Amino acid sequence: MSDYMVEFSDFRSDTVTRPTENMQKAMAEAVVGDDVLGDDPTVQRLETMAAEIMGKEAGLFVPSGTMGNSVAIKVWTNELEEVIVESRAHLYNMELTHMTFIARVTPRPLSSDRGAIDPEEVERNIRMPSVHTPRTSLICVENSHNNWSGSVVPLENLKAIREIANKHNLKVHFDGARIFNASHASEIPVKEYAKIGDSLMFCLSKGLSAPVGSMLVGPKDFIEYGRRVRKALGGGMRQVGVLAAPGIVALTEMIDRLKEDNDRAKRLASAIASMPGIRLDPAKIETNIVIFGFDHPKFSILEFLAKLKEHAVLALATTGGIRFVTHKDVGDEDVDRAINSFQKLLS
Ligand code: TLP
Repeated sequence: MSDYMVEFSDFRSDTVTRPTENMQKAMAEAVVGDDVLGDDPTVQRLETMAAEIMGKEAGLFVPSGTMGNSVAIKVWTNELEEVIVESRAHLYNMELTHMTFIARVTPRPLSSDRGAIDPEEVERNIRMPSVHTPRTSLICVENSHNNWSGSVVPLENLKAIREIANKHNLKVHFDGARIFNASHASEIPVKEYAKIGDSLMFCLSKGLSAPVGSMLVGPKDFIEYGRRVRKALGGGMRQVGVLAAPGIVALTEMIDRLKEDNDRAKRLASAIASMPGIRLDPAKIETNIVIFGFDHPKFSILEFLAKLKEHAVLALATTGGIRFVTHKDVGDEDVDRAINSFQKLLS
């Protein structure tokens, strides 16, 4: 371990998780082949496994969640079309406009209650056929919802949106980057959530701790075309079983422990919520992301983050405040260190 790893309590993201020993062993021992030519048995195992876990026909290993979302949107849409998204959605705000850059479609962002868009609002925003307007072809949903502080979007809301999609013959893509965190919090199996989407993307490289990669799952023909889009985006990888192998470990060994991350986030939120300058309702923290407003007479957000860093605590500024994310590599002692630093700095 480097000094960097030992010193800091790193709450910037669950993307910072390092591979477990079993993952490293799996990487070293992976049986590989040229995956672009369809020869990598480890990738194939991972893709089958991901599809089975989500109850879908097929899976595709992609280098990142961003690529998973951009492939899905490209496959489900055509030019001159529009996509309904929640206004704080990751794929609309934090993936560099791939909707317009790659799929060449326009987003139609709708406001929501902590990630849950009113289904009637969705229906009202589906375009009437007209020569003047783009055709609505896709609805995107996200759960847990990153920019709503890891909120769990209620299944009933998602089901209502699915029904509207069916009624209007639209596809639904599900950004499930942290779907397992949501599933633990709600005690709803991931397969139930996955039924909402024609396709679903989830990440191996966040709380599940694999070093790289995400999975896109959906119908067989969607994945076949998606494989071509992935290649066009430069995401065809060769002996990539070395990266799929830790993904398999992630899916077999790392799902259950995400509960701990959700619990630690709640503990952190409860401890800091009433401190001076912090705007946070701890009852709203459901999974592993804590976003709070910060308005303190002594520090700006960036000054406070710099001070925290002096206390060996790392976090990120985000729209609307400061974000802490719990994960495998921050334990109870890191949460204690963060709480103590807040106490020292803010009181
Ligand atoms: N989120 C990252 C950063 O982009 C902010 C993070 O640290 O939380 N969907 C959701 C809901 C995500 O939170 C992310 C990553 C992605 C998609 C994209 O995944 P990657 O980073 O693998 O492209």
